[in-house]
Amino acid sequence: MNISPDQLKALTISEGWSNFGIIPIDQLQVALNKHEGVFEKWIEKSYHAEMEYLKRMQGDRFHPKNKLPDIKSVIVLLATYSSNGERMGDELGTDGLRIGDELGTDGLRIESDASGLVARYARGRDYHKVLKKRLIRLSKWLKEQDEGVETYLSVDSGPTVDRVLAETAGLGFFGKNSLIIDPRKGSYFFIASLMVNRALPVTPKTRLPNCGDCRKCISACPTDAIVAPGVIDARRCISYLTIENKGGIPVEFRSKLGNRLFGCDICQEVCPFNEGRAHHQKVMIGPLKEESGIGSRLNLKEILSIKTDEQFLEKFAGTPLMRAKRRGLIRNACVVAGNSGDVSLIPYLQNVVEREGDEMLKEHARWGIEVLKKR
Ligand code: B12
Ligand code: SF4
Ligand code: SF4
Repeated sequence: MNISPDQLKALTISEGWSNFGIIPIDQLQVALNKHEGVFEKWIEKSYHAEMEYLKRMQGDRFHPKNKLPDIKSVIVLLATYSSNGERMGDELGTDGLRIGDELGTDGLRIESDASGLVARYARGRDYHKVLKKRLIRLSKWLKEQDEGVETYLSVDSGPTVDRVLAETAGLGFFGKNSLIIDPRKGSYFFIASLMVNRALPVTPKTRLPNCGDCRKCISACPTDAIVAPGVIDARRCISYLTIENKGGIPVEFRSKLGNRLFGCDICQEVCPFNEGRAHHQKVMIGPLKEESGIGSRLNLKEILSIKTDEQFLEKFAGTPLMRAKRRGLIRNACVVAGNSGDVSLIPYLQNVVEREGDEMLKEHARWGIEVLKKR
C-alpha cells in the first residue's frame, strides 16, 4: 500500500494521537505466542478475579487472524490523557494513608474530607467512544487510499492484548507496575489499535531502557497487589476493586482504599518515568482532558444521594464511571465515606441503609457508619 510513515504521522497527530507504531503480523504473532503462556499462568492463579471475559476472549485476543483473517499489519496508537491533575497518592504511606495525618486507634485518617478521588484516566469523557471515533476516521482515510482495505479496530475492551501490541511496536517497555512506559513520556496514555489487511511500512524501533533496580511501585502499592515484577493480582488491586468488581469490597482492603473512589494511580505516580510529565503533555485534545469530564474529585454527599439509575445516568452518561454503575459507585462511596473521618456523612450513609433493597450496599453503608461512629 502506497502510504508513508510521514503521512500517517501527520494524520495521527492531527487526530490527537500522541504516538503510533506499525507491526507486521508475523512479528506480532511471535510476541503473542510468547505471552499467551504468561497469560494462562496468570489465569490459573486466579489473578483475573471475576473478569471471566478475559478467559472467554483468550482465543481472539492472542490470535488476531480470528478477527481479520487476511491481516498483514497492525497500527498501534497511543493517546495521552490528563496527567497534570490531582494526585491520588500524594504523601501516601504504604498503608495508603497520608503521612502526617492524625490516625485513630484503628489506623484511619481523622482529617475531614467529604470527597473521593477519581483516577486520571477516568477524569475526561469516555475514552472508548472518543478513541473509537478517531480509529474510524483513520480507517476511512486508509480506505480512501485503497478501496480494498479492510480493518478491525479495538480500544481497551476489544479482543486485543494492548500492552503486548504497544511493546512489540516499540512504543514503550513493560514496567514492574505492569504498565507500558514510554521512557520520554511516562505511562499516562491509552493504547488502541487498527488491524489492516495490507503490508504497511514498519516503523523503526529504538533501544528502550527498563526499570533497573527500581521497585518504587511495588513498595508504594497500598494493597500489595503487585505480587511479582510486572504481575498484578487483580483481586487485591484498588482499580479492580472499585471498577470491575461486581461484588462487595473485602473488609481487609476497605481502609486501604483511603479516599480513592474510582480507580487508582499510585503505582504510576511514584514512577520516576512519570515525574514532571505535566509539563510535557502537549498533545492534549479536548475530550480526554479532565476539564471536559468529571474532574478529579466527586462529592460524597452527592454520590450517596443518587437514588435511581436515571439520576446516575444524568450525571455520568458519557464518562468512564458508567463502568461501575450506580451500585458500584455507591458501594465505593460508602467505603470512602467511612475512611473520611467526616461524621457529617453518617445521615447520608443511614439513608443508603434505609433506602436500598440491596444487601451488599446496606452492609457497606453500615460499615461506613460503624467506622465513623468510632471516632
Ligand atoms: C484486565 C485489565 C485490567 C485489570 C488487570 C490489570 C493487569 N495488570 O492485568 C485491572 C482492573 C486491575 C486494571 C487496572 C488498570 N488498568 Co487496565 N486493563 C486491563 C485489560 C482490559 C487487559 C489486561 C490483561 O490482559 N491483563 C492480563 C495480564 C497477564 O496481561 P498484561 O496486562 O498485558 O500483562 C503482561 C505483563 O504482565 C507482562 N509480564 C508478565 N510477566 C512479566 C514480568 C516482568 C518482569 C515484566 C516487566 C512484564 C511481565 O506480560 C503480560 C502479557 O503476557 C487492558 C486492555 C487490553 N485489552 O489489553 C487494560 C489496560 C492494561 N489497562 C490500562 C490502565 C490505564 C489501567 C489502570 C492504570 C487504570 C486506573 N488508573 O485505575 C490500572 C493499572 C493497574 C495496573 N498496575 O495494572 C491501560 C494501560 C496503558 C499502559 N500505559 O500500559 C490498558 C492497556 C487499557 C488501554 N487500552 O489503554 N486493568
Ligand atoms: S493501581 Fe493501585 S492498587 Fe493497583 S497495583 Fe497500582 S498501586 Fe496497587
Ligand atoms: S516505579 Fe520503578 S519499578 Fe515501578 S514501573 Fe516505574 S521504574 Fe519500574
